[in-house]
Amino acid sequence: MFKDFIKTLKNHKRVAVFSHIRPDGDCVGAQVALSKWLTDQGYDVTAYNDDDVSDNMEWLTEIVTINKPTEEQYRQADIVILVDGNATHRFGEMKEWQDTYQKPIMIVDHHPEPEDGFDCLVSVPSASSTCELIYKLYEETGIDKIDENTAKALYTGIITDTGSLQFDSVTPETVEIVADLLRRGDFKPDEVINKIYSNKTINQFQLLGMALNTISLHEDNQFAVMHVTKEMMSATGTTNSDTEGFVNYPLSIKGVKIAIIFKDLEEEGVKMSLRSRSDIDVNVWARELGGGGHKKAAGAWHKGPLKQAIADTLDIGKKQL
Ligand SMILES: [Mn+2]
Repeated sequence: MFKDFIKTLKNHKRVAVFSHIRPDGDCVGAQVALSKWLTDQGYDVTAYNDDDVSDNMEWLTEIVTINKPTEEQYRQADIVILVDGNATHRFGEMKEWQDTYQKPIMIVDHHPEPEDGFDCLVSVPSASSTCELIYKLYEETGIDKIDENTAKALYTGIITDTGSLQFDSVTPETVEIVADLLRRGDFKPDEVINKIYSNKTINQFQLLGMALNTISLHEDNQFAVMHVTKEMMSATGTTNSDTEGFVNYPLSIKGVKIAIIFKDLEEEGVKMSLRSRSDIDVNVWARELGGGGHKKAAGAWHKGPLKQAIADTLDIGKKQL
């Protein structure tokens, strides 16, 4: 799986590893584990992200520092690796720098239909997570190099990208990998889970309460829609990122096939996250709105206002039933 990747890396020294903007557990976990692997192999590695890593994942940045990139740093890199994203625009400012400097560039990712122009792609849409792919890199090149920190980083990505091993992207092999990580890292699940999940604020629950009150069902209860507004966020002292996981509540209503949360960010537009627990492909749905993602989880933006965003989105969905 990584033969071309390793070949493409050869003869380069300074490697820039990017995780996608608004970083999640999978991209940060993969970035940390990949950066450690590259360091072990003797490369001169720097990890980058335009955005801050959220508080619950800050411990991962103690393993490998994640820096905000500058154009000068980009210019000095010999080769660039993007993790957990299939298009350069998902990685912030580097897109423009890449247009200028045309660095050799590779991706390791599990999102379908990557854009053109990469020198090497490790693109496996059936993989549960990018961390599962990075595990395979270790497996192909020396599994014993997985130490406690690497195991915890990879574990974080697999757990967060699979809803704690609940999604249908999870295979017996995914679970075997998780078991192997627990063994190699010699840690208990709750050591990581507590850091990642048990860090909610009362404000988030107040926002969740408001959001739950907005749930409505459509198309014979097959679609569930939930929303939050900027007003709700300011009333509870929360931000957009505090809505993480909210969409799973309407998704768990009996009979619901698709759940969508709309976040009305006023002048920025309406951000939506779509989740499926059926054959309906929300990646196709989101693409019609100019977004994308996976079959079971995707996102898109609508210029608003909120009512129009909901109406337009439901119209697209009806065609997919
Ligand atoms: Mn991912």
